[in-house]
Amino acid sequence: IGREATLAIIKPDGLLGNYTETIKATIAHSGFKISREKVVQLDEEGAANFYAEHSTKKFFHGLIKYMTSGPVLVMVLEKENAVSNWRSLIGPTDGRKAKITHPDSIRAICGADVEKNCVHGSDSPQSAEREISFFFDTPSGSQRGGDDEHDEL
Ligand code: YYY
Ligand code: MG
Repeated sequence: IGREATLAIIKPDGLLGNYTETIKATIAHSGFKISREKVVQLDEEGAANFYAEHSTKKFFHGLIKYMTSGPVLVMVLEKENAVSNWRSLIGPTDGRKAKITHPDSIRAICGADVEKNCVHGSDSPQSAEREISFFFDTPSGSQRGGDDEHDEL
Protein backbone atom coordinates (compact mmCIF):
# COMPACT_ATOMS: atom_id res chain seq x y z
CA ILE A 1 0.00 0.00 0.00
CA GLY A 2 1.69 3.28 1.06
CA ARG A 3 1.73 6.47 -0.90
CA GLU A 4 -0.15 7.10 -4.10
CA ALA A 5 0.42 9.96 -6.52
CA THR A 6 -2.08 12.10 -8.38
CA LEU A 7 -1.82 15.02 -10.78
CA ALA A 8 -3.26 18.35 -9.75
CA ILE A 9 -3.42 21.43 -11.96
CA ILE A 10 -4.29 24.96 -10.99
CA LYS A 11 -5.87 26.16 -14.23
CA PRO A 12 -5.34 29.63 -15.78
CA ASP A 13 -8.18 31.36 -13.88
CA GLY A 14 -6.95 29.84 -10.62
CA LEU A 15 -3.48 31.29 -11.13
CA LEU A 16 -4.83 34.64 -12.36
CA GLY A 17 -7.29 34.92 -9.50
CA ASN A 18 -4.57 34.39 -6.90
CA TYR A 19 -6.05 31.17 -5.56
CA THR A 20 -2.70 29.40 -5.46
CA GLU A 21 -2.00 30.06 -1.78
CA THR A 22 -5.48 29.06 -0.66
CA ILE A 23 -5.30 25.86 -2.69
CA LYS A 24 -1.81 25.06 -1.44
CA ALA A 25 -2.95 25.60 2.14
CA THR A 26 -5.73 23.06 1.59
CA ILE A 27 -3.20 20.67 0.06
CA ALA A 28 -0.91 21.02 3.08
CA HIS A 29 -3.72 20.72 5.68
CA SER A 30 -4.92 17.58 3.96
CA GLY A 31 -1.57 15.89 4.42
CA PHE A 32 -0.38 15.78 0.81
CA LYS A 33 3.24 16.14 -0.09
CA ILE A 34 3.89 18.14 -3.26
CA SER A 35 6.67 16.06 -4.82
CA ARG A 36 6.98 17.87 -8.15
CA GLU A 37 5.64 21.15 -9.43
CA LYS A 38 6.12 23.53 -12.32
CA VAL A 39 4.44 26.34 -14.19
CA VAL A 40 3.60 25.47 -17.79
CA GLN A 41 2.12 27.37 -20.69
CA LEU A 42 0.27 24.71 -22.67
CA ASP A 43 -0.01 25.07 -26.41
CA GLU A 44 -3.05 23.77 -28.32
CA GLU A 45 -1.37 20.51 -29.23
CA GLY A 46 -0.33 19.84 -25.64
CA ALA A 47 -3.75 20.67 -24.21
CA ALA A 48 -5.50 18.54 -26.86
CA ASN A 49 -3.17 15.69 -26.06
CA PHE A 50 -3.73 15.97 -22.32
CA TYR A 51 -7.52 16.01 -22.79
CA ALA A 52 -7.55 13.52 -25.69
CA GLU A 53 -10.34 11.47 -24.05
CA HIS A 54 -12.66 14.44 -24.57
CA SER A 55 -11.74 15.18 -28.20
CA THR A 56 -15.20 14.30 -29.53
CA LYS A 57 -17.13 16.31 -26.95
CA LYS A 58 -18.96 19.55 -27.71
CA PHE A 59 -17.00 21.40 -25.05
CA PHE A 60 -13.58 20.31 -26.36
CA HIS A 61 -12.75 23.45 -28.35
CA GLY A 62 -13.68 25.74 -25.46
CA LEU A 63 -11.73 23.60 -23.04
CA ILE A 64 -8.57 23.82 -25.16
CA LYS A 65 -8.97 27.59 -25.57
CA TYR A 66 -9.37 27.99 -21.83
CA MET A 67 -6.47 25.70 -20.89
CA THR A 68 -4.13 27.56 -23.27
CA SER A 69 -5.30 31.04 -22.23
CA GLY A 70 -2.49 31.44 -19.69
CA PRO A 71 -0.01 29.50 -17.57
CA VAL A 72 -1.07 26.64 -15.32
CA LEU A 73 0.58 25.25 -12.18
CA VAL A 74 1.07 21.49 -12.38
CA MET A 75 1.72 19.49 -9.19
CA VAL A 76 2.24 15.87 -8.24
CA LEU A 77 0.49 15.24 -4.92
CA GLU A 78 1.39 12.25 -2.79
CA LYS A 79 -0.31 10.54 0.13
CA GLU A 80 -2.38 7.40 0.75
CA ASN A 81 -5.40 7.40 -1.57
CA ALA A 82 -4.17 10.59 -3.19
CA VAL A 83 -6.34 10.16 -6.31
CA SER A 84 -9.75 9.86 -4.65
CA ASN A 85 -8.79 12.19 -1.85
CA TRP A 86 -7.87 15.01 -4.19
CA ARG A 87 -11.02 14.42 -6.27
CA SER A 88 -13.13 14.81 -3.11
CA LEU A 89 -11.34 17.99 -2.15
CA ILE A 90 -11.82 19.63 -5.55
CA GLY A 91 -15.52 18.73 -5.73
CA PRO A 92 -17.86 18.41 -8.71
CA THR A 93 -16.85 19.47 -12.23
CA ASP A 94 -19.30 22.38 -12.37
CA GLY A 95 -18.02 25.15 -10.11
CA ARG A 96 -21.45 26.78 -10.02
CA LYS A 97 -23.18 23.59 -8.84
CA ALA A 98 -20.32 22.92 -6.44
CA LYS A 99 -21.18 26.12 -4.55
CA ILE A 100 -24.57 24.59 -3.76
CA THR A 101 -23.82 20.90 -3.25
CA HIS A 102 -20.19 21.01 -2.00
CA PRO A 103 -19.66 24.52 -0.61
CA ASP A 104 -16.34 23.66 1.05
CA SER A 105 -14.81 22.18 -2.09
CA ILE A 106 -12.04 23.94 -3.99
CA ARG A 107 -14.17 24.30 -7.11
CA ALA A 108 -16.91 25.91 -5.03
CA ILE A 109 -14.39 28.46 -3.81
CA CYS A 110 -12.61 29.30 -7.06
CA GLY A 111 -14.54 27.68 -9.92
CA ALA A 112 -16.78 29.88 -12.06
CA ASP A 113 -18.76 27.30 -14.04
CA VAL A 114 -18.51 23.89 -15.72
CA GLU A 115 -15.67 25.04 -18.01
CA LYS A 116 -13.69 27.45 -15.87
CA ASN A 117 -13.47 25.22 -12.85
CA CYS A 118 -10.08 26.30 -11.59
CA VAL A 119 -8.46 22.92 -10.85
CA HIS A 120 -7.83 19.49 -12.28
CA GLY A 121 -7.48 16.12 -10.58
CA SER A 122 -6.73 12.71 -12.10
CA ASP A 123 -9.80 10.47 -12.06
CA SER A 124 -8.04 7.12 -11.44
CA PRO A 125 -4.58 5.78 -10.58
CA GLN A 126 -4.19 4.83 -14.27
CA SER A 127 -5.01 8.37 -15.40
CA ALA A 128 -2.67 9.72 -12.73
CA GLU A 129 0.21 7.69 -14.10
CA ARG A 130 -0.42 8.88 -17.65
CA GLU A 131 -0.93 12.49 -16.62
CA ILE A 132 2.14 12.62 -14.39
CA SER A 133 4.37 11.26 -17.14
CA PHE A 134 2.77 13.72 -19.56
CA PHE A 135 4.21 16.61 -17.57
CA PHE A 136 7.21 15.09 -15.81
CA ASP A 137 9.50 12.83 -17.77
CA THR A 138 11.95 12.05 -15.00
CA PRO A 139 10.85 10.04 -11.95
CA SER A 140 10.65 11.96 -8.69
CA GLY A 141 13.98 11.89 -6.86
CA SER A 142 16.01 11.00 -9.91
CA GLN A 143 19.36 12.68 -10.47
CA ARG A 144 18.49 14.49 -13.69
CA GLY A 145 16.81 17.85 -14.04
CA GLY A 146 17.15 19.66 -10.73
CA ASP A 147 14.74 22.54 -11.10
CA ASP A 148 11.42 21.93 -12.83
CA GLU A 149 10.21 25.50 -12.63
CA HIS A 150 8.90 27.18 -15.77
CA ASP A 151 9.50 24.37 -18.23
CA GLU A 152 7.85 24.85 -21.61
CA LEU A 153 5.81 22.02 -23.07
O1 YYY B 1 -12.67 15.28 -14.38
P1 YYY B 1 -13.31 16.65 -14.40
O2 YYY B 1 -12.33 17.75 -14.66
O3 YYY B 1 -14.16 16.91 -13.20
O4 YYY B 1 -14.35 16.68 -15.61
P2 YYY B 1 -14.31 15.94 -17.04
O5 YYY B 1 -15.67 15.41 -17.31
O6 YYY B 1 -13.18 14.97 -17.12
O7 YYY B 1 -14.05 17.14 -18.05
C1 YYY B 1 -12.76 17.67 -18.20
C2 YYY B 1 -12.85 19.17 -18.24
O8 YYY B 1 -13.62 19.57 -19.38
C3 YYY B 1 -13.57 19.81 -17.06
O9 YYY B 1 -12.74 19.98 -15.95
C4 YYY B 1 -14.03 21.11 -17.64
C5 YYY B 1 -14.33 20.76 -19.09
N1 YYY B 1 -15.77 20.56 -19.30
C6 YYY B 1 -16.51 21.54 -19.95
O10 YYY B 1 -15.94 22.58 -20.32
N2 YYY B 1 -17.86 21.36 -20.15
C7 YYY B 1 -18.47 20.24 -19.75
N3 YYY B 1 -19.78 20.09 -19.96
C8 YYY B 1 -17.74 19.21 -19.11
C9 YYY B 1 -16.39 19.41 -18.89
MG1 MG C 1 -11.76 14.16 -15.86
